[in-house]
Amino acid sequence: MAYETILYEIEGNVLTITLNRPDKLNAATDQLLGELADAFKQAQRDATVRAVIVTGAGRGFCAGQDLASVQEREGAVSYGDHLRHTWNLVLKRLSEVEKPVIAAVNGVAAGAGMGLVLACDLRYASPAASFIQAFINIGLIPDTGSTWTLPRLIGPTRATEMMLTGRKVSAQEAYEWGMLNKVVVNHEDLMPEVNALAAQLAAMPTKGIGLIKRALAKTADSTLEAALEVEADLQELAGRTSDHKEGVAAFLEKRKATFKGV
Ligand code: LHQ
Repeated sequence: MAYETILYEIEGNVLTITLNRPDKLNAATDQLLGELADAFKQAQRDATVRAVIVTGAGRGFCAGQDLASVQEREGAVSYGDHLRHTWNLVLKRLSEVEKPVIAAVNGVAAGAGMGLVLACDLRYASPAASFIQAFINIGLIPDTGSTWTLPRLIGPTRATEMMLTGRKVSAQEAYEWGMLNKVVVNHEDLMPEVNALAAQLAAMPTKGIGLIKRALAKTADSTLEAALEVEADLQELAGRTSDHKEGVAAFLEKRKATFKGV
């Protein structure tokens, strides 16, 4: 699939996906969402990809759904069907990437654009980034899994306030609330820091990272008893990887391990 509204760039073992409608703060059209869903599918399929960065071109990360494209449609629009066929597919494909996915939040992330940030495994932000649960400002409810992810990340008190007021939250506030892993000091530091982190993660046991993600997803709402069973099942798989054998051998031989991601 040739992409027109996103950039798909691989360097070493790191894939960078850049939302690329900078004039509209990377607001997402159907085309962009189709391309993004396809990009996450490719990211999972391509064994050379061992870490993924998601960022935005220009001064925004993503302003959510492109409201002009929704408005332009002829006849009644079923928002439920729209979500099922576009954003929900993106979120599903993203959740199926068993490799680290890092959001590099370069600017405003609003509405479903913020939902996309929340769905990533790690979240780094520029001091120029901001976060808006913009849905209620146009009479809608949070989607893209935000009702599930946001209270888990920042707690129900803050999540409910963001959702009901639609107020803009700064990167620093979001960091203090636990929504972000880091706010870099200067805007220009964002991509170098995220690239370094992605390269570090891409050299780690990729299968193990994928299994950690699977374990966290499976145990998010489980009992301790069920979590213990999930861990036993997945440790079985981790224990059979070449990277596990290499890690143990390197430890015993007192040398640095070379992980191949398998
Ligand atoms: C935009 C957008 C945008 C189009 C900026 N669309 N052009 C699910 C189900 C079905 C339908 C609806 O949606 C959803 C999920 C959702 O995501 S709902 C939430 C949708 N997003 C929003 O409501 C956010 C709307 N945008 C804003 O509130 C502001 O643009 C923010 C606060 C993000 C940024 O403000 P500023 O920094 O002042 O920038 P700006 O407003 O001047 O925007 C720059 C340009 O981007 C401008 O275009 P123009 O041609 O006039 O220069 C905006 O129209 C365009 N843009 N967001 N979502």
